[in-house]
Amino acid sequence: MVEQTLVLIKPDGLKKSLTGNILTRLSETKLEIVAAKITRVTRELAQEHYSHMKDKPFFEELIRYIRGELHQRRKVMAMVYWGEDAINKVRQLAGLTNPEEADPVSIRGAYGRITTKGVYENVIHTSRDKGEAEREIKLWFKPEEIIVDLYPTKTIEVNKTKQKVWT
Ligand code: 3AN
Repeated sequence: MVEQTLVLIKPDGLKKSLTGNILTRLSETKLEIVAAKITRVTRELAQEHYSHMKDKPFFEELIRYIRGELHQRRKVMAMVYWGEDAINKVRQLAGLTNPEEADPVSIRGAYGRITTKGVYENVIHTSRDKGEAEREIKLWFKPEEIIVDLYPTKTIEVNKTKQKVWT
């Protein structure tokens, strides 16, 4: 089934100069990149992205981590990968959430670590399933930033200019 998935290269991945390595690994999937940008992560975006983790004791550290406060890199690289079985293919290459349990040749196994405060710095984020992919892609990207039509949109008027938004 043709699917789409959100991939984030997190601030530790950027700081460790892993962008090239990660993109090379992901190109093994033969999936297409249909959106890509370097972006700052506001507190609101971080909290929304990790809303399912808000009761965890490490939530605040997680927000600081994704916002780049732990790595002096206040940005992430966000991408949408698209193609047959995209979610599973990318998650397989990424490896398990816990970098110590991840297959050592996976991206997280090779490059991730656990901080002394107990946060998993696992270099990349990838969507877990179709529902999560939809929620996350709509959160990180506007419709016109993606070169294929993934989800329904509507056109609204803001200050007399027309804008496409997710329905
Ligand atoms: P994934 O990113 O593999 O989908 P989630 O959504 O369960 O994993 O976790 C979100 C992020 O929270 C992880 N990428 C990791 O940075 C952090 N995290 C998850 N579980 C733990 C844990 N038990 N201890 C510390 N950090 C964690």
